[in-house]
Amino acid sequence: MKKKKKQAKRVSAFLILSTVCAAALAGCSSGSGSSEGASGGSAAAPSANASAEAEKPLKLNIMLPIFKTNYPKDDSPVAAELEKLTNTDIHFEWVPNASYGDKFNITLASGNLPKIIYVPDSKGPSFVSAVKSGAFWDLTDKLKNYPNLSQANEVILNNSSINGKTYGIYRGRELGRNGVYYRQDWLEKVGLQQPKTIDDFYNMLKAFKEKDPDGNGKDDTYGLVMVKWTAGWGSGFDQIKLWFGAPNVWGEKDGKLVPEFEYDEYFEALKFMKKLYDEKLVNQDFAVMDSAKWTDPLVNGQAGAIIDVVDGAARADDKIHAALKDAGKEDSREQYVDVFGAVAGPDGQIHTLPTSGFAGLLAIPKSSVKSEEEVDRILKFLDQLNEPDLQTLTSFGLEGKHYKKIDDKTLERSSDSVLLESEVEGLNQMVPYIPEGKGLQVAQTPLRLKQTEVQLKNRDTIVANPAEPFISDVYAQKGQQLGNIINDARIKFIVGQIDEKGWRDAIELWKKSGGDDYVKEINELYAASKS
Ligand SMILES: [Ca+2]
Repeated sequence: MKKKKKQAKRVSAFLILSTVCAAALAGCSSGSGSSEGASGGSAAAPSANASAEAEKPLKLNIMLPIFKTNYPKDDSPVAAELEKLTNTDIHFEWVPNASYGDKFNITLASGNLPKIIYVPDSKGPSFVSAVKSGAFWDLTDKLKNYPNLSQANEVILNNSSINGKTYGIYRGRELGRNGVYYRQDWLEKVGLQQPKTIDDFYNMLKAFKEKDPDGNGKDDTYGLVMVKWTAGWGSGFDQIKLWFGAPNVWGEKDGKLVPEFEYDEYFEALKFMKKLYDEKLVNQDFAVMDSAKWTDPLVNGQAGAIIDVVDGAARADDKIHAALKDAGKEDSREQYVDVFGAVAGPDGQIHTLPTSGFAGLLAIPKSSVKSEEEVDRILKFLDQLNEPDLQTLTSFGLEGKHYKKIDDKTLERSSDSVLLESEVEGLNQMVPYIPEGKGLQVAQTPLRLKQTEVQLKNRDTIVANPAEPFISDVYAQKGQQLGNIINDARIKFIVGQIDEKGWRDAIELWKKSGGDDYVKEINELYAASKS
């Protein structure tokens, strides 16, 4: 009974769509049409047969992660609207996010794959070996045919590739997400302006320690909170080294890729860290501090700055307001925290650490999608999901039912979380956000608006890692060990357990322990990607 009803609904959706499509065929394949370029809808083009073909709903099954215990059913009104707008018939295979990695590997091994599968780790061994055995469509030369996908960001495309080739549509995330947030109330108290240079930044930290920014008459504050470093992730230091002009993991010298720590600028950044440590401007337990407690000193009024992600600013600000309220203290300011992207280095330029710019891929298996024509239909679908109306639909559902529109840019969500979970939340897991987020948004505070501004500005000054696409066998075997050598040495240098010679010795040890082979392999992959 239920099934019949659903089919009937599909038929009427099909009829409505046909009428609209008769008027403007290309428009049907690219949504609202706001970004239809010259290349748009080329594959949906003219001949009579092709248009008859294009009118049949595309049958799709999609495997995606879900973060809540509830999820949108295939026949939810939002899914139905999505099918209507995209001329599809979709079955969602929801997998709890915590077990997604396992389920992905099992599904890959089973050979029984959906038509679109979310790939959580684009460099993971199971996906890489499946790609090498030809299990997924190579999309490298196809994206140019679609109005939105053709605007994919070059840096993110490269980052999400396997040795330079695209085997899945990346799910875009903010590239310019990294930055610094700090206690604005403290900065005002010590009479300084937002830092513009590394020297300004140092002076801010020094004033946060020495000038009693909390005004209690005691020497009980410091500047910067840093947390435990792990191999390959130096927390705030990864941003600081770029401020000084060091490359992002790998730099290019005379056409060859060179590890970052071979650069003088990297060593200058290390010396800066040592200075912060020696002058007690950074927490002395940074090498072991748990990242779960990162913002505690900022919220508790012990420290004044954190180098992390830009959007941490509003979260820290929220916590400060909440802490004041809990303590029954006066909450006299709208905003306690402010934010910036990066400070200018010795060369007068700003260099910002990017994120990878994506969260997993949407890949198309060859075993379930047999023809180029079907790949094209699926890419058209993934392209259309980036249209503003579909971004809004997949994130927030239907106007009047799941949200109320406030103005051209903002909306207010329904407070019925059960309704949202069972009909909306999770659907945007399949949206690539290429070239970017364009739908309606929930109303923002001034600090959150500023975060968005800083992130956008950051995109202009990011320094990409040129070796990001490469899958290195040496790294797979020895990466952890190699990373530990450098990580241990830089911590020892900062806290004064080794001197510059000790640091240089560690680099030599890195080279002999497989580093030389790693550099050679990366350069072979780099040369091959250029040819
Ligand atoms: Ca004080």
